[in-house]
Amino acid sequence: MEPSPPSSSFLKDDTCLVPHAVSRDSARIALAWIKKLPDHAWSAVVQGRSKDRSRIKFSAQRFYNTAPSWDKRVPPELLVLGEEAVEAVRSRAPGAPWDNFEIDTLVLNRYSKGKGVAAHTDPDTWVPLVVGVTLYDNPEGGVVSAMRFTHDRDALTLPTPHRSAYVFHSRAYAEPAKHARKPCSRGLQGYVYSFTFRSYAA
Ligand SMILES: O=C(O)CCC(=O)C(=O)O
Repeated sequence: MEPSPPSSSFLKDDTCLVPHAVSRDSARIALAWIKKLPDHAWSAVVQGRSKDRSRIKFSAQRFYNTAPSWDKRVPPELLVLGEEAVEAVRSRAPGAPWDNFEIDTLVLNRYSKGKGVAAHTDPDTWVPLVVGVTLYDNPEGGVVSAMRFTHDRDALTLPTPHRSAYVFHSRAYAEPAKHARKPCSRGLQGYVYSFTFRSYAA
């Protein structure tokens, strides 16, 4: 019988980072769209991370907590960003379940200096594939935030520069794998925004 591959290969196989995955124009349009949001759009979390005003979700499905003001559909201006990223990353992650992936959910996070998201696993009611675009208020500021992936004792850090897209899928998505946004550098000016595009499965 073939020995199973070491778990250290899982993360390398099932994650990927593509620099410049979205165009300057799409990035500019998405950032301008976000800037027009009223501040209460960020603060309307009913439970959970309500204090840091860091998250908005666009989905017809419940993804962890919810808020009455959150839209059930992904706004077209931001869907374009997701579709462009999918186009750029698809051939770089051939083993991902693309056939089942049609963006219907966007989780948008914003991080200020020192902020991130602790290691966790996402719900198994979504297709086990996430495409994440990272944009910066100040791309020239010399600060690059990063995602951290773990699987048992294996770990991988992917720096996510402005306009990059990351993918994690399959074994990098499901338990016992976890992902986290590393706390952003204290030198960060403005926000780092993460747009994670997803597809509901169940
Ligand atoms: O910052 C990111 O790209 C990841 C966000 C995340 O893990 C989440 O919202 O569940």
